[in-house]
Amino acid sequence: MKNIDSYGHVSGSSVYVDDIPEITGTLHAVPIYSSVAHARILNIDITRAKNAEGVVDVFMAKDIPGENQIGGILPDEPLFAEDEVHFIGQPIAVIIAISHFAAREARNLVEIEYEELEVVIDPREAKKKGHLLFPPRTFANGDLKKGIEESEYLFSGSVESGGQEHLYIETQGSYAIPQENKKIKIICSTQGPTIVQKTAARVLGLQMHNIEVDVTRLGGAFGGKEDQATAWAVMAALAVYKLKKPVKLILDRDDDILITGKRHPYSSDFIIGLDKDLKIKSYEVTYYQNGGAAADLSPAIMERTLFHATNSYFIPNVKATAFSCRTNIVPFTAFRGFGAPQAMFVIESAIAHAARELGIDKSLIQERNLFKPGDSFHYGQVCNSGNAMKSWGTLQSQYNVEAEKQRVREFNLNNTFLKKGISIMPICFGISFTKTPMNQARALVHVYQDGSIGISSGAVEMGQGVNTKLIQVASAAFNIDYSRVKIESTNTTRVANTSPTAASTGADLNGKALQIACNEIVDRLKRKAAEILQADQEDIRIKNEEVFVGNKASGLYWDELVETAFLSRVKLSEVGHYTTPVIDFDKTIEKGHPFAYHVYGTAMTIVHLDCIKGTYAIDSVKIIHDSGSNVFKSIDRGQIEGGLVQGIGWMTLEELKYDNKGILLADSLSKYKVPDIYMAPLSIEISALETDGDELALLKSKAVGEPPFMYGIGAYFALQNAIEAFNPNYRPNYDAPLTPEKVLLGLYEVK
Ligand code: LUZ
Ligand code: MOS
Repeated sequence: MKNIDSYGHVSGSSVYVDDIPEITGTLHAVPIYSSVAHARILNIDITRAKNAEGVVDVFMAKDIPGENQIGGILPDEPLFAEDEVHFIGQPIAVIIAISHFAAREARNLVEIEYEELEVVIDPREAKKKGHLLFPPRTFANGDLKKGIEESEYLFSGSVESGGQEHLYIETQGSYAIPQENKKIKIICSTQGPTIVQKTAARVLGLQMHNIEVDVTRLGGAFGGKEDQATAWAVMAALAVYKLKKPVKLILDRDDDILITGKRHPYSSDFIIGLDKDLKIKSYEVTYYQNGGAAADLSPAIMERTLFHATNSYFIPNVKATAFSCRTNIVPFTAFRGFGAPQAMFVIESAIAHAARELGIDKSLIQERNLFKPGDSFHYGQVCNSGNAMKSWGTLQSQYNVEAEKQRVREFNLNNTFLKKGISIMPICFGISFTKTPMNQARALVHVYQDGSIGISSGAVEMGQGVNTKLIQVASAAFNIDYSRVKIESTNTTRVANTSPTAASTGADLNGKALQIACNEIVDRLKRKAAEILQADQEDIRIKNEEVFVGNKASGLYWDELVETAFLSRVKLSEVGHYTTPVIDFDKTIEKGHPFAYHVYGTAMTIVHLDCIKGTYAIDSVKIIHDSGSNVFKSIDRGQIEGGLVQGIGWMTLEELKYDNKGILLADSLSKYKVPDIYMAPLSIEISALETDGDELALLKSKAVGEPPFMYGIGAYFALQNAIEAFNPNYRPNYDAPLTPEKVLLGLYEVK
């Protein structure tokens, strides 16, 4: 099925928050934020701003009727700073005016006096000073000491990976509208409508039922709107509460880049031990997560880093420790992969380093240590699919990896200033929120008396195509045409207590809830059909909108059946509730079965490098992806291609630089380079690994949102491979992104 939004997106008729026609009298809000990274606030003078033309009011911490707190996991983040600021971009107030422009102009008239304090931006330095956001955690299995004893070779090193700006096309935004009896409706670009609802209620001192959150679609999110859409929504709601007028807050791009969280930078140390047969016997890793100034989602992200410490490899003795370090930068947040890419880059670097020291091809170590059925992850869950090896093997045979490697070698022999590089990147990603209670969802289905259908769920459409998948699921459950099914907006009054659409679980959780609701109604309709046709209910099928008794067409069609059911007062609405079975995790021992299943895959990346300029291009990426039954082919292909290119950007071009005063240097698109169409691989080939899929995946088609991001890590190692082909003195370090500048330095590095 084609993405239902494709026409709207291409023609420009799809509606985003800022496209909603404004109600007369709508006011505009712009946040006022700290211009220094760490300081005591001595004085805030809003008099001039308040008197400026077009300004209606300015709200600060003292104007909050409820709690000045928006922290989702830990209560450590005020909506508005009161006495101290902890990062550049930390909100201090919100200015409300008759136009966005007037609010923005008046912002320059707010005078804030600071007494500057010490700024820490480096996570290792923060750790040394004891600035942790929450206690560290260690995941371990086996016996590390024994593993080291059994290791013939031991290698150690450090790895850096940088942050990443989400750069969703639609910036953060909300439109809050007063409703009668002091209730508030918030139309919001968020992955987590319930988080917005709950936080707005908390800040305004209201019960949750007073706040309605509605989401039609997002112009991208990538994790950036999992919980960081909340602050802006709550500011708009606060202004509505105070002024009883509709209030819109849409962040300008420059503000959005500066004041919203991004992917966490990590700094890590590893010690890897291998025996003579290249079996990895021990792996000790320490992650210093740069958490920024408040916890935000860092505890969950750090947890996922620990879960994915060994990527697709079975390692019998592991000790992985993570520290979340508090620094004076914007709180870092969810971003596609959620801490797993950072972990995978470390293990891949450790293997690359070992291979280089041993003078062998990295793939030899990778291949020898892939998970086999029956191996268990270091956190206890058993890996039964064998798909790590299957995807690796399929890549080798389908794309003849050895021949490609030979071709690269020959190219490099025949070219002096142009070099190619090749890498193989396996991935393994656990599907489920690592916090077990979040793995639940609901869907609401109405069958209207004319046979058309309306469905609602907790899933948020953010470009990933979940709405299309849900329509496909409903039409399959009823066996009727897609055109009969309409998907409604995601709304907290229709579907309550939703988990954010995140962790690649949106389609699985909400789709399964939808199936449950649809099947209930199907059962009732079959009962009715059996009655009408005087047949056994067991023999009733609905096929292509017609009722069959056994294999015999009955002449009773869908619309007629629905109408008759309605007239006989059959219940034609249902709520489905789904919770993922089997999962659990015991944090006291850091062991359990946290994931419904894992998604695997293997990618081969070939790059070429201009050794005079240091510039490069990705020639091709060939992917064997563990899709399961692969029923959402074109949508999933879009996710795999998009994830791959985003991962390549993180590993190569996107350099999120801060100076030591905590100033973001890469604060615009002229300074922060994201992949464009020229940077995308010249060719991307994707093949689905033929597997049975998984019962816990929607229609056995596995979750696809995040896993492909990590194929992008292959670009880093392919580039290193190309640099080495040019410069025998190159000593690779593991410091992503590998920008053209760093490549050039590597090309001409001397001993
Ligand atoms: N969000 C979350 C996520 O709250 N928990 C998770 O485990 C997760 N994983 C990936 C992406 N977002
Ligand atoms: Mo996410 S990183 O699945 O919000």
